[in-house]
Amino acid sequence: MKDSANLTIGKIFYVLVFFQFPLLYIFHKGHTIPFYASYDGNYYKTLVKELSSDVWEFINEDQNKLASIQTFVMQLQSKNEGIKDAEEYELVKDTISSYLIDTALEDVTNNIFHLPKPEKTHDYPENWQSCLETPPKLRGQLEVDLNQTAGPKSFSEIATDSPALKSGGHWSPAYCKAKNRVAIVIPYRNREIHLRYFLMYMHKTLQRQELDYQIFVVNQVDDNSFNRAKLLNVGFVEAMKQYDWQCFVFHDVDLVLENDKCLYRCPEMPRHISVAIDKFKYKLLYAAIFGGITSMTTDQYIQLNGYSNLFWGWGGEDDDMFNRIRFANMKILRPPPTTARFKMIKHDHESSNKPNPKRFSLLKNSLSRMSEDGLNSLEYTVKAIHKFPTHTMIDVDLGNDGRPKAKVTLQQLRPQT
Ligand code: NGS
Repeated sequence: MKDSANLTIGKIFYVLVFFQFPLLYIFHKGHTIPFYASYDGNYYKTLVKELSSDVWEFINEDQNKLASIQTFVMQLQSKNEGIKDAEEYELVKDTISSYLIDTALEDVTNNIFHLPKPEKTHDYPENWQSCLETPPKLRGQLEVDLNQTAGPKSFSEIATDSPALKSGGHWSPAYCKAKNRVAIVIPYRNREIHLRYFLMYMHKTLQRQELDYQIFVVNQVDDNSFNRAKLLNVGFVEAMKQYDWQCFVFHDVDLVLENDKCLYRCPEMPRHISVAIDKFKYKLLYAAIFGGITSMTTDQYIQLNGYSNLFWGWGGEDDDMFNRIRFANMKILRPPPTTARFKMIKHDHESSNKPNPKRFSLLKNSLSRMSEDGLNSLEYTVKAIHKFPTHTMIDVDLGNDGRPKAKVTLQQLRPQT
């Protein structure tokens, strides 16, 4: 990915427009959009007007930002009589876009979310050596069968298979200092079979990877539309209350890793992990996809103000996070498709998770929302925290967005201990 320091207004619009239509994005990938194709010489004022009218739209909900951008553009206009060439045009675009992005990021920094203090911190013995760079027990490609006639193992069988699990599904190697402390957060509602398949395979894999890890299942117990991104924010905050996690893996419950060489270690930059999924013939769906499984360090997540809380129903929340990452000058990494291979559990679309009709309009103002929609505006009620042997389940009421409630009645999962 290109360094987003080079982001131009053109690229922002590209992201905004093509994100809403991933297929178009795919078709256009690799082509340069002739943004100034109609360039014909002394054109500066019209172009600034064009750019700025889009900029107004971009920030139309914030009068202060609007006023400062207006002043900024007027200053630019007064300095230039006309645009000389395509290079100067690019320069103007760059200047306006960096100004816009800097203003938004400054807002994020000024309004930063403060972490809760963990109840407990890691306490590896002083004399322990770090675990090896390449964990010796890795097997590579694994046999993963998500269609077993007898179904997945029970929670208690899974716990018996991993006797060293500590309460709440926490595990760390007993013989070396884990390289990373990783919280796995699963957004969840009413998917017990998926969860059991997930735990049955993933505990063993994460243990062979020698991580200090714990599995947090964030269970939406209210009957509003599913809000995946808000559940991830809740998982982040609640997990940080418990332990000094260095990074997070945000993981859909229906995906199981097929190759344990894809290590869930902390990434240097935000990482999109679910690169190759059987359902999509092991091909990336589109170049900018950031759904399924992602990973970020604690600091990066705070810097991005977490996910948006406003995406109720299916779709778009991951694209919004992609936009945040680009705006914050971070790169997105991906592990190689040879190891980042996943099986997806077959299921129907959940009736309480219908596509969100508002997702496209929300994606138009990812940047202007970033500083005030996320960790620092997160409101929820924890109904219960269950520390089961195989996982921690956080029952949460996310409140509601004022829309009619979903029609289904939910049966809450209550695994036996
Ligand atoms: C895009 C969605 C993403 C979603 C991706 C893959 O269209 O949220 O499809 O979905 N974006 C919008 O709707 C704006 S999948 O086929 O894996 O269910 O992650």
